[in-house]
Amino acid sequence: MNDDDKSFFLKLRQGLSKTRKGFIRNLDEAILGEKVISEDIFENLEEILIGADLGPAFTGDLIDDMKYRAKRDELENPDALRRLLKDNMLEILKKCESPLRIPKGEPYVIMVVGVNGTGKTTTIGKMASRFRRNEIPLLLVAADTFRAAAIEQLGIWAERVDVPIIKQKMGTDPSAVVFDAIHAVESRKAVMLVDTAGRLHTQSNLMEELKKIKRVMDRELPGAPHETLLVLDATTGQNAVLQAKMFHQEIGVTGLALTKLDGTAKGGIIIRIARELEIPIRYIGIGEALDDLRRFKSEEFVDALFEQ
Ligand SMILES: Nc1nc2c(ncn2[C@@H]2O[C@H](COP(=O)(O)OP(=O)(O)OP(=O)(O)O)[C@@H](O)[C@H]2O)c(=O)[nH]1
Ligand SMILES: [Mg+2]
Repeated sequence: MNDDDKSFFLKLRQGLSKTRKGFIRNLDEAILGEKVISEDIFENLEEILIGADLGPAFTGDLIDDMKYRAKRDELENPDALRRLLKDNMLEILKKCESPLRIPKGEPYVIMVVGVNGTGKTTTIGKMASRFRRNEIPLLLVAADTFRAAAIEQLGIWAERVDVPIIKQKMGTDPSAVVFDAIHAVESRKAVMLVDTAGRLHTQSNLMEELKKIKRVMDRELPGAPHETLLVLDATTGQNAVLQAKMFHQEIGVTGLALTKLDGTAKGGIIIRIARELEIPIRYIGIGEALDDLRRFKSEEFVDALFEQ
């Protein structure tokens, strides 16, 4: 591990401490002192895992696997259950580990969506900073025209990271902003990070607007958006799963960013998201600062969660 990796790992571990306390500790207490694997242990485990937002699908599979192995004497003691849990989590998360691959020298449009307050604009700022460090040409696009503050907020990130931004007045049709951006000189070989609204007058308005933006993108630049990145707030637990299902059904989501994993007790939701959605998790967010966004790495995540 280099210094960056190490400091991120420590921060992630720290950020996940409430999740760890909420469920790994309960789990250890349920297992501790038990010499044999009994039906009671399974019942306790089931309750703990469901309570930690890991979801019924994952929990059911895991308990079945545990029972099967216990019957075949493959689990020598209750401690082996802990290892099995870790392995199962890793297996699920690994399937969702698939970083964005951005081609060089051609336009690449990333449309960032999500309900209000999940961290879309902040995630764009952090992604811009990452891409900038890797010398990827960039263009920020302020397609959240619903609030003036949203345009300003993205403008601040553009200044901070020192990248160009395409914006228009509040209330402009966001599709028109996107049209301009695609035809801007800067966009020719750039990654375009498109910020969208999280709230309109109604949810169906929002979905219709996002669909229209997508249509305009594809018409002006066939194949765009190349990535529809849904930003989910981990602190909202099961709501995040519902949001993901809805966005995916309505507009099609190709990647996820899970934010605010710092300090939440609901970090276990990542398992449910991975198990029930099977959409690549591109990034995780563990704070408000520029460096607090990281490519999702399943092993790092599970190690940070289990390490005391
Ligand atoms: N602790 C923590 N806070 C975060 C993280 N990501 C974003 N935030 C904070 O969450 C709040 C909302 O973030 P925004 O980026 O404005 O969210 P948004 O989705 O663009 O919101 P709308 O534009 O209103 O839809 C801000 O205070 C951010 O600093 C994170 O990973 N950890
Ligand atoms: Mg925003």
